[in-house]
Amino acid sequence: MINVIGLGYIGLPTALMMASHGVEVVGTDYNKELVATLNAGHTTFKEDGLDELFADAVKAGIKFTTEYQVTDTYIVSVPTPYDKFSKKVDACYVVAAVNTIMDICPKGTTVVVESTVSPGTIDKYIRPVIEENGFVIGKDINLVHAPERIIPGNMVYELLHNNRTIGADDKAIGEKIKELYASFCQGEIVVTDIRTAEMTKVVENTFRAVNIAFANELAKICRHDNMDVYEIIKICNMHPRVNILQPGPGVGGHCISVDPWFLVGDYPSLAKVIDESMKTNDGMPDFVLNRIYEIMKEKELTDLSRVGLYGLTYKENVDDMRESPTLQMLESMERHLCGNFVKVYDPFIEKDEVPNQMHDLDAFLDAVDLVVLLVGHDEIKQNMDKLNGKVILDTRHICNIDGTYRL
Ligand code: SAJ
Repeated sequence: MINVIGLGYIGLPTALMMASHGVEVVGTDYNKELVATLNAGHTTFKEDGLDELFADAVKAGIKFTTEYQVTDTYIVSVPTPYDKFSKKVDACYVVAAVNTIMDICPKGTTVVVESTVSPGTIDKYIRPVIEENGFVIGKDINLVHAPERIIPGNMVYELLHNNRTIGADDKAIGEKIKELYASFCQGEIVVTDIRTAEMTKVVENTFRAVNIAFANELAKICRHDNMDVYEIIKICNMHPRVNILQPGPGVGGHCISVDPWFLVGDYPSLAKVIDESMKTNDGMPDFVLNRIYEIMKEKELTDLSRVGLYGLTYKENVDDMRESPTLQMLESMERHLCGNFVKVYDPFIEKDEVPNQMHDLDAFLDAVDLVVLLVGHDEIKQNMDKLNGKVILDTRHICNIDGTYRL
């Protein structure tokens, strides 16, 4: 039996996927409410295909509980936040989970860490926990790192099809865990050592962060001299060896906006490009705010309460607000004592999360003169004609109404 620890955005789909492919799975989370929701037959977030996968897994016998199970294989999928000041990974949740596992597991157990950690975290924080519990790593307990790669918005598909990395001290154990993931994963699974697996995960997200930062910097250069950044990127990307991502209002989510900081935190004198890239991305919400003020001035709009921010989530068609550029903008506005005025709307966020949040697209549009498109949800793409007559600032390049302002 596999005990998956942590039933969040990664742990839950992974547990469901294994269960629906014939593996006996128990999912454990310390959040009682979350476990109760799952046991009542509901998923805890929206994702294409997740409800169907959930139904299959329940039919196959998956169990959800707040208790750790006594078994010989654990998959740890708990959050790894970063310390905002030191920029280093905060491994406290992984350490706590492994500690609890050590209290109950038999000798011969394999602990698979799925959570993203910076290179060296397992050596520095996880091995000591196991040793302090009196176990010998490699003899009593086997350690594996199997970082995930699935993208929110297309998780179920990517879980099935992406290639994966398994890092293990012992090749044979690595191969055994590879077999477990191969129960559902149709991609290639590479077995390597733990440090390499840790590094590849962080490097993949850092590559994307740096590429987005490059696009954001281009957007600023093009704004300065009135060039069309989207046309320029489109043409550049027709070169066979150029692939620039898209500029935007900032980088949110819990991966691309977080993981690269681990490298800056651990290698401050070496990770220069990464550091600058992260600062560039983090500066985008303020860049958008300045655009709003410029446009208001140009259009002689003076009433901030008639400015509407469309989109609260960190990207399109997900219900996840973590580190979202809109939240960063609202925070910045609050510091300037004007955060409570603008109207905000997002079809994916049903609960009131910020001041002046509205829950109906038409009412929201009626209440504002300037609409700032911060997230390209399908909803707004399908209702673009409703923006006719509004002043529009489009930070996602989704609107082609004449006169639309861009980044
Ligand atoms: N963004 C841009 N411009 C772009 C692409 C994205 O501004 O051209 C912004 C998005 O709007 C969003 C942020 O970047 O705010 C991050 O979104 P994303 O879609 O790029 O990535 P995530 O954070 O949802 O998922 C990433 C993925 N990593 C890579 O593609 C290398 C995913 O595969 C990982 O599994 C995930 O991080 C993770 O969990 O680490």
